[in-house]
Amino acid sequence: MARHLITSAIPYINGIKHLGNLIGSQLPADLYARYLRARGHEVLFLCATDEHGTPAELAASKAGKPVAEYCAEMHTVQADIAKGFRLSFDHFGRSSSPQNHVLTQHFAGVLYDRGLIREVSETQMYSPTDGRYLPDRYIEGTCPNCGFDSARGDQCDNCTKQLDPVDLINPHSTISGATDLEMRETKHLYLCQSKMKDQIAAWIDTKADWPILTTSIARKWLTDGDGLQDRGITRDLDWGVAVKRGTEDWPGMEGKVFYVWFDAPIEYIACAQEWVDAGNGTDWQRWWRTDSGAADVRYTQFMGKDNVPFHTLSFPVTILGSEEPWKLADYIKSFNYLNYEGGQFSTSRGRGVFMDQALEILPPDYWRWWLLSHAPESSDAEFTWENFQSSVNKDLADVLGNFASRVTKFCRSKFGEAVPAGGIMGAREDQLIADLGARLADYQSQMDTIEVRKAAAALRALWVLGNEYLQEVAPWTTIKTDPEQAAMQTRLGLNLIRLYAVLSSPFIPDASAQLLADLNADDAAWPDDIAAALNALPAGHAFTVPEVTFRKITDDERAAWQERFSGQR
Ligand code: B3M
Ligand code: ZN
Repeated sequence: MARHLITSAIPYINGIKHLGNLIGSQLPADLYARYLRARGHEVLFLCATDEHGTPAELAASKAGKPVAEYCAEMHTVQADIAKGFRLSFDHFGRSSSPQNHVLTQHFAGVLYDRGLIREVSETQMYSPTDGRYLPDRYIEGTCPNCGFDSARGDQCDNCTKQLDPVDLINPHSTISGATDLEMRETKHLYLCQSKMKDQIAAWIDTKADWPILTTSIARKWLTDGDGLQDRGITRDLDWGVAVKRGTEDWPGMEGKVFYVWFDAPIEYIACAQEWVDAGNGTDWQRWWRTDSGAADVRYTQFMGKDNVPFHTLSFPVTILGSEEPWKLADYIKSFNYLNYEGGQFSTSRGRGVFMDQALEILPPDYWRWWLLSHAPESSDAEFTWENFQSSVNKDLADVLGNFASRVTKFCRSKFGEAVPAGGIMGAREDQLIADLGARLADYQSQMDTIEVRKAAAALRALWVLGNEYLQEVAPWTTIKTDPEQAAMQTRLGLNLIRLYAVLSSPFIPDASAQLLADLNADDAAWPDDIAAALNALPAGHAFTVPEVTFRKITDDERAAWQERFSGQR
């Protein structure tokens, strides 16, 4: 048994996320957490809302609410939706928590003491029309790197380059649209990432087993141009973590807050403190402090590719630069983008399916299965309603659901609602057990290495083996000549349903739990011996025939949903 710390990138507080966001971090992180727990490991799975910065301020003012109130409300909304998708966080924290304020100020103080934060007097964009300095997202313009015309002040969404607002060509205020921006003198703090670039590069070089997507993005920012650049980590906003050195005021920094990307990853640590303070855990240090037992913890982070620079460069500068015994990521799993029907998901145009809408139309397992089995790992992936309909109908309804339904209904009609006795397994059953063993080994190895799509394919292959067996031995025919054999085949089929419920639980937790309940199975332990697992339900064990486990999506539904979510309204 090992200990696993798992974090998902923490979603911005502003608004409900779409399915592309879900498959980019939270859902695969949940898959991995559920799998490791099922294998008997100790897991701490953390996520939170990312509440600071301009996105929160802009959304709150649009909603006409004080930002603290807006964030508190949206946190509850996001937490409920996460529950709806069965995301099994041990704690769903808030980056605006007092714990994160204290910890962020602590890191700033320590980094300053180590010479890794410097004060810079700089000119900054001031908007006379808006009567304020304009930080990052309040400014948009053309990306100096790729020419994209709506690059934000902090990052270009097209080429992922991290930017400073002054880099933008033809900048304008996103509040008023004003272009009469002027430069004024003000003081800011910079994180001296350039001083750490060799140390960070050496750390990345030790990660040969990381996904290429992760290391290639990190290496690009380490080697492009002059290499890793220092980053401004303060902003002129009201909402955020006040700039302090530990508990002391920072002269000249009055009225400024830390940049959201400085405090957001620190929330991964603060979240564990929140988990303890909420009365759920007893000791956060053993997960996060290498001097308190966390050296034995394996820490895995999940995120979309646009978040990779912050997790491979900036946050490690904070951690390593502090020279304190904090845990660093052991593995960073990153994802490409999910597109929607030939374009992008668009929050502003209502294009694509958002998490709340998805749950209104179908149960979470349908979405979990499609998203995970089509995770954008090696390249961007695309959601189409046609593909969704056909995957759900084939994989879930025809393969898994149909197997469970055929076996249980056949048993009820010929033997009653209890596992039938009699018959002995022969060569065909030995073959099935060997095939299941080989597929299970493949499934586990894909899960261990977080190859999400391949794991889904391996699980589906396990389901298919049961169908092939059933089709071949055809107990509905056998029963006419050899009822004992038919009883054995049916008993095996019932036990296979239980085995599938156990193995499928990381992907489709509700259906798994329902099947186990219908089978009256108390034993949901991960199998280490297939033959033994296929004897878990003994002769005479009572069960109930499940209601339809997965229903098919009709062509009419598909067409209606396609229309509804097209963003044309
Ligand atoms: N909130 C960006 C995002 O939601 C950002 C992630 C922070 S992880 C520390 O994609
Ligand atoms: Zn760009």
